[in-house]
Amino acid sequence: LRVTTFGESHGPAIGCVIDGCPPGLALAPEDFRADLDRRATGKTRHTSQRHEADEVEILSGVFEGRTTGTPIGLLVRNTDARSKDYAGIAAQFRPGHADYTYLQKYGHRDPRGGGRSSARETTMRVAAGVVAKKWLAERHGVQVRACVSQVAHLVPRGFDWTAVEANPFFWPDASMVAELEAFMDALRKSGDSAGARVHVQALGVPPGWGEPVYGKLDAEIAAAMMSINAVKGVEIGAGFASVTQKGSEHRDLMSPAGFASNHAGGVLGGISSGQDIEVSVAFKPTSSLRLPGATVDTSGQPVEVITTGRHDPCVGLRAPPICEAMLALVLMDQALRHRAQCGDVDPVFPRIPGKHEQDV
Ligand code: EPS
Repeated sequence: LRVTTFGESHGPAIGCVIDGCPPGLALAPEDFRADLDRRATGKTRHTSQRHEADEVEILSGVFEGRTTGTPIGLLVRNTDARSKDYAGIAAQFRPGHADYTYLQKYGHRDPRGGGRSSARETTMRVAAGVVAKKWLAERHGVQVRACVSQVAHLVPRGFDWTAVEANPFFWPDASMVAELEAFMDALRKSGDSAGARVHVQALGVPPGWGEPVYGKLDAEIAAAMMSINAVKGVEIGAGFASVTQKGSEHRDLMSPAGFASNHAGGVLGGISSGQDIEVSVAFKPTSSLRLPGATVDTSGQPVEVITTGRHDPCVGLRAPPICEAMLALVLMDQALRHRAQCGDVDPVFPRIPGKHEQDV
């Protein structure tokens, strides 16, 4: 499976091509609505107030409501870009923003919004992820879900997946929603931004997906998450906590009744174990701030920059659907590759049940 996106935040449209999806999957424009709305700006006061329609047009790869096996082309037209917001900083670099490195690399500057480095690009990742989620659910019964598991210093005191979709923060502890609202209101008023952690998991992945050395499942997942704008860290299972665990604590004991824990995060030796895949992703605080900061302009002179316009005080709050999409795309790719190499063979060795988070 190959996916690429195209388009800039302030160009006429953004889009993606999904190549390698098997034929026969039912797919309609309405399928994209729910996930695109979950990711979109302008739904609450806690995100950017840009209001995009995010209507998906299916340009190719679908005939009479089913995928044909040829490349699927999806298009979303930009309807609410305001390029004049950027006139004041067209010749300035935002500290912590990719506009400096893009100019160093390509030697030209496109002052229209964040261009390719804008979170707008993630719209098409989510759209592509819808196809992967649908295929994984129908073909393999795999479900992918995510929540925000930290905002700045705030961590959930309780954990309930049913709370996640019932508040604007994808937050698993309903009792903390008022606290988060107060935190975000104060943050927005201050002109500053905050980082966040997203927890994403896949349920029902069979053992055997992935590769043992190059293209390890966990390496593919980490690369996919790291390719999302603003991501600065990825953990699989116990992640960096493994550093202080003893081997006797970290290993997931096995018995005929199943695994006793899931510190591996569902991946052993680059191959899925049949446990839930558990991934944690760190999003940096966004760099487009109303607070003045020292920088240079494109002629190298020192200046002070202030970014006005419609920005996210915490872009991680919109990231759960993006992380779900990237995990689903990696898993669909791995499932197809596994089938190509090993076929749909039954396991040669008895499978033991995974220790799933809902059992803990
Ligand atoms: C973004 C800046 C804002 C956000 C945008 C992400 O857009 P603009 O370029 O118009 O100032 O609204 O997010 C989206 C439009 C979106 O759909 O996610 C940025 O700097 O990353």
